[in-house]
This record gives sequence, structure tokens and C-alpha cells, in this order.
Amino acid sequence: MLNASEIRAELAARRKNYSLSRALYCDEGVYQADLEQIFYREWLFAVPAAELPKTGSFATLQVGAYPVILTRGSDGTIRAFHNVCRHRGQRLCSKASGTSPKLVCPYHQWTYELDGKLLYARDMQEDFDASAHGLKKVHCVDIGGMVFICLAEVPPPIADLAKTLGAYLAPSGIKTAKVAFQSTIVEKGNWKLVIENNRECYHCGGSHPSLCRTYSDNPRMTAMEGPDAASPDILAHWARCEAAGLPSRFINHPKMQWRLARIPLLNNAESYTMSTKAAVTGMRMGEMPFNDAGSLLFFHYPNTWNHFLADHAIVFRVLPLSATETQVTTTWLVPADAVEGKDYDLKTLTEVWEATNDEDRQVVEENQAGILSPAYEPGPYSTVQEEGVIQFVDWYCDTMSERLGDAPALAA
Ligand code: 3BY
Ligand code: FES
Ligand code: FE
Repeated sequence: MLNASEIRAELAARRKNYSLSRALYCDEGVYQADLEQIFYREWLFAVPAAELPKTGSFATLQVGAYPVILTRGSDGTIRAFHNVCRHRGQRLCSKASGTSPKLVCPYHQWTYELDGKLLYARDMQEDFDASAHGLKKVHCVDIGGMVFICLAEVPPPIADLAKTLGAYLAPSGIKTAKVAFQSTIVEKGNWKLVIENNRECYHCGGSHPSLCRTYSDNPRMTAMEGPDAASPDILAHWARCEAAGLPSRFINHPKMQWRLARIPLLNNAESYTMSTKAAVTGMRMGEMPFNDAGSLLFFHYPNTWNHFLADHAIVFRVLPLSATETQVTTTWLVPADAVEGKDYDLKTLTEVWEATNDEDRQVVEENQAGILSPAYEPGPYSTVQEEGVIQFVDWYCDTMSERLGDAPALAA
């Protein structure tokens, strides 16, 4: 298990444009450092607001050692709390999601309001101060229907993301959508392998027959730099979408922690379906002006990538479970008034990405299995195909090196 100075040495020794060292993908000390320096400090995508449709809706998630609960209060506000009872520390809620008018601890029934206030604690002494025992808050912000949380005491700035993502999402109907389906899978691979795999389509032709019906694996589609950054196809797509009121151009965070970009699908495909036609018929998301608007892509490190289409949206949440296990939750959103069996059927809506997720799970698990071999050594990324991966590992290594600081190693 590596200590901070050994992790710093691994980061410093890395070869630019090469995959990371075995330890950075497998070591327990690196895993703990990833949690402490990244997952406990950054804004994380938690849930789409649609997962908490009404007063009393709740959802829980686990970020490393921290159980978190999100609720929607009677004022409509979504809030996040540490999912830990202020009496003797019981995990307050063990269900993934549901509806409840109050949060009742299963141990001794201390009862909290949806806004975290302690309402009732049976047989506590006179001098007990209920107001000092409300649930501990977790920073929480709802940006256009995408709810982010941050466990840090002082979260990093989010105003720029809120402004830009808010504007890009406004016509996409995320705020007013409903959850049609959700899947949670565990991939036996380090969280960075899950993100790396998502950031390239070098593997798409070999792994994703159904996704490739509609999604182009041409790296120029999402190239952000160089003379080819925006191909004529992309420029034409942006012009058409922007004229119809859809913000579309690539926008990158200065340190590339996030990116927004609207790309066309292949041959004017409308959606990620086997037929290439919309999965939801007779209506569109929000203010989407036409079916073939392509996909608005949004990633935010360390834990989300998303596709916002004209007929539905698919949002992804990545949470590390151990050095070599990662939970991936996928949620399919459709317009709130779409009726299952009439306006869409679940198989048509979900089959392409259900297959794609399973294909990616296999890829990631085989990648982890190979990297666990002592014979593994970092290999070169393709600068043509894997620009996104290079950019992610650069972000990761820069962030970690900066945060692990340059204090001299302590004597053993
Ligand atoms: O898990 C439960 O049933 C309850 C409902 C609301 C939150 N949780 C403590
Ligand atoms: Fe929650 Fe006792 S630990 S009521
Ligand atoms: Fe893939």
C-alpha cells in the first residue's frame, strides 16, 4: 500500500501519453488517496432531479466511506445530508430510493424533517437540544435537473459550470423529465479505467455493434484541438441546432474537468435505438426542435458522462467501491407525460445502452485483469484516437500531484 510520497513518485515518473502505472490502477493506498483528494473534494453528480419527483422523495448513495441521502422537501428543494443519525450514528436509511414524509431512524426512531431538522427524539432529558442535532448537510446544487453534491467543507467553485450547463440543458427538458428506467452494475475495474474507456471510441468498432448503428466512432467528432477540431459535419450541425435555439458548440472547462458538445448521430439517426428512430414517439424532450438534434455530450470528472437527445436522455454516475470495483448507475429520462407501452417501450428505449454498458463492463474487467499482471507495463495512447483519455489522465495526475503536495517524505 503506497503512502503519499510514493504516490507522488509514481505520478512524477509517469510517461506522458502513456497509460498509468500498475499501482495507480490497483494499489489500496492510491485508492484511498483518490477518495480523499478527488471524491471527497470535487463536485460529484448524484442523481437527476427527476429521481426525486415529489415532496418526500429520497435517494441514497455511497461515496467511499460516506453514506449520503438526498431528499426533496415540502418547499420543493432538493437537499443532501450525511445519511448518519445524530443519536448513535446509525445509517439512517438503507434503501436506494423511495418516498417518506419524514426520515425515521430504524434504531431508536429519532425522526427528522425532510430538511434535516430533528423533529422528535423520544425520552430525551430536559436539557437535550434538538436544534443542535439536525442531520449534517452535504453541499448540493441542482443545475437544470442534474443534482451535484460535494463532501468538502468548502466546495470548489461551480458557478461557471452552473451557468454553462444550465444554458445547454435548458431546452433539453431534463428538469421536467421522468425516470423511465435505471440500472446499476458493478464493473470489476478501477474507476479510472471506467472513465478512460468512456473517453475514447477506439474500442467502439470492436465492442459496440448496436451503439455503432447510430454513434460515429470517428475521433474527429469529438476532437477539441488542432486544425480538425470541428469538421464540416459538426460545423453544419451546430449551425442548424444553434439557429433553432440549441446551444451546441464545444465548451471546455479551462482545466478540462468538464466539456459540453452537441454531436450529430450517424446518417441523421434520431436516437440510440436499433432502428435509429426515436424511442419515444409523438413528443420530444423540453423544447427540442427536431428529432435529429444528435446528442448533447456532457462529462464532468470524476464521475459522470451523459447523452441528452431529442427524445430521451441517459445520465451516468460512477462511484468507486474499491481499488478494483466501480459502480455504474445509468438512468434513462423521458418526457414526464410519456406513457410506457404507448409512447415508448422499455426494450426499444434501453436495449442499446444496456448492451453497451455490458460490453464496456467486459472491456474494463479485462483491462483490469491484464493490469493486475506483474508483466503489465504502461502502453502508448493513440494521439489520434485517445486524445480524451490523455486529457483525463493529465487532469487526474495534475490534480493528484498538486493535492498530494511536495512535502518531503517522512522517515520510515
Ligand atoms: O429506508 C427507509 O425505509 C426510510 C424511509 C425514508 C428514509 N429511510 C430511513
Ligand atoms: Fe438513530 Fe438511535 S441511532 S435513533
Ligand atoms: Fe464503450
